[in-house]
Amino acid sequence: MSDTATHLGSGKVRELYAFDDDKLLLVASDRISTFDVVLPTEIPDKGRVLTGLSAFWFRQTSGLVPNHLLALRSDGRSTECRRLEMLPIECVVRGYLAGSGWKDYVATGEVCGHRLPAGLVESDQLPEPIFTPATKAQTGHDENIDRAAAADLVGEERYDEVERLSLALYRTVSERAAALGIVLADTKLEFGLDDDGRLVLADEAFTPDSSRFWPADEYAPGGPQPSFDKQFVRDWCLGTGWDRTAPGPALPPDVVDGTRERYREAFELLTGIPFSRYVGDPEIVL
Ligand code: PZK
Repeated sequence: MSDTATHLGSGKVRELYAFDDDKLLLVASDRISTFDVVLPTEIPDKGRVLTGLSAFWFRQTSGLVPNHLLALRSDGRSTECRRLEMLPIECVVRGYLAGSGWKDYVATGEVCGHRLPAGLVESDQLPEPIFTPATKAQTGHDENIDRAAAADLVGEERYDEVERLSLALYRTVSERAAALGIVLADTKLEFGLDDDGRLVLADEAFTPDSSRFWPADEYAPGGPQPSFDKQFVRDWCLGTGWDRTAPGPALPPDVVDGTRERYREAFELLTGIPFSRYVGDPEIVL
């Protein structure tokens, strides 16, 4: 079927194809980005790790909300998905204060209209998880928006529904991650509507590319936290004196191998499944 597929678009590290009118093929490459720049060196297995994790979480959360996953292909990096009408907002849930949430808090004391306690420090846990939607920027960075701006884009009722579902999904996955020694600091979810107007979870879910995973044993609020998966890469790239503009530096073999191992470790820790078994039979995560 992929020989008749039409290329619909490219993400930084993924490709999207259409086939069969109502089906899409989402393919995760082994490309890696850091500081928003795709590096010239690939991380073997990264695409399979992200695809397997996402499929695992779709299955684990299928009782909370239907999702777009139809089939996982034997290459372990391609998923067949239902074609949906995507909502024009990114559904972000934050349990901790990082990234643009931290920046907004420092500037205004609020994130997306949520007034937060005074005196929080970077990476602090929030009193409770908050829903912080963002616009989907075609180029550049997504912009955080408040409830009113998001409801203008999707409607009040739909807003309430995606807020409730996003929080329920975050709670479910963050509790499981916490029990495994991993902090799920925040996550970005995307929803679409099926032909009957029902909400469906789409895109990728609870992968290291769509979420911040922090090792719990190194968690120390008061500054940025090391990333579970990309810290080696970030540290090595900055150590070269790189100015964070494209093109990024090529990675040496030890950084590639260490990063590859971190991705495989994240897969095994979160799913409890040996990565080698996934490679032999991807459907094992379903
Ligand atoms: C959809 N993207 C993001 C862009 C990628 C991914 N089930 C769906 N139905 C319709 N559209 C999409 C999806 C999903 N998922 C996802 N854009 C549209 C995107 C570029 C490359 F891999």
